[in-house]
Amino acid sequence: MKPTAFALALILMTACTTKPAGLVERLSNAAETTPFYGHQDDLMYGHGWNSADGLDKLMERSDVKDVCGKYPAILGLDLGYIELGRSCNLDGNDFALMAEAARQHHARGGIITLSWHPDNPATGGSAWDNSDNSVVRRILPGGDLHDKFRVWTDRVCDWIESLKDENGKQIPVIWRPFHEHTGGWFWWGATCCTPQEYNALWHMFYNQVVNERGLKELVWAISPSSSNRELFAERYPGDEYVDLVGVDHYAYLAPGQSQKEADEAFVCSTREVLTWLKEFALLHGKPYALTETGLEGLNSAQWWTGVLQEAIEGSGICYVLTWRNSSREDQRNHFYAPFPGQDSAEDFCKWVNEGKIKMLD
Ligand code: BMA
Repeated sequence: MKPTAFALALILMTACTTKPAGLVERLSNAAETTPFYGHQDDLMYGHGWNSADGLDKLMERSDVKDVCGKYPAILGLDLGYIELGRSCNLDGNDFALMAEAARQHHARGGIITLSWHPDNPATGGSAWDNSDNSVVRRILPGGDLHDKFRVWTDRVCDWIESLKDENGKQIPVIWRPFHEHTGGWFWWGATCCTPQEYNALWHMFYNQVVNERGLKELVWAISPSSSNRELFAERYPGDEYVDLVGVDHYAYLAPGQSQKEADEAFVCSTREVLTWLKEFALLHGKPYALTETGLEGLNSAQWWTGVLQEAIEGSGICYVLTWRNSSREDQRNHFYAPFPGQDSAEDFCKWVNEGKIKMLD
């Protein structure tokens, strides 16, 4: 019998490295059956509530669970500001609570994915400070920011290393650093460094995390923004440094467009993006995912069964993750998953109940 690309990928991964084979296998199985659903910061806060306010310290609340009775299978968390030695991340999450959320989610059988929006080490600006195009070069060996970035990387590693299960075993995670790098908005993006510099940054970082710090329970995920497949092919660190490929692709309502037109455009563009991602993934023997997506404000009542499902149907992705539901009063429309009473809540339940997407059982 001819082995599938995923089975081959799995054999290769387990043969050459100490990759978390169990997690890779779960992802590959999902790709062949039903993709997992993920939600960023799901247990940390939601529309109008925050676990840091005290009542939710057990990390039991979730907008998604409040809507459909089930937790997302994948919990996304972001390590931005860990590099600065701060106690809270860039969205105000306490790092100790984040670690608790990750442990609880893992104990419930869930999967964790981590991203990182580090500040710009050259300017002191945010991850979105793309004003300096020497920053990646200066982080690389020999550069004046190299030592500083090594300290930042160690802080990342310390936090990841603290994720242990009740038996003291390291919790495996999907690790997605330096994301959306084919876009121009982050300091590691395409307008700030050459492909060689980007790939060298990844190699250097990988080497410190895996070989020096010994963190082996990581599924290394790379996820360009949707814009350009050619850019992605050249900004790809190589198969031995990557375990999963993804793409970050969002729905937008362009000025003058109706929601219906925007929905149709999203279905079309997502199919197109996932087609090239699949080709790339199969060529490189990697599982693939829609690593970030969503419609901000969910102003489309059938968005889950009518739009997102249409967009990903038959694509072979192993998971789809929608972005966060801000708890802040001044970000009332910044949400990408439903909460009770939200217009698309009923459709979300339908999506789940029809078995189109895999939640935590
Ligand atoms: C962005 C927005 C920001 C947030 C950042 C990192 O897409 O949600 O408000 O700070 O992600 O989580």
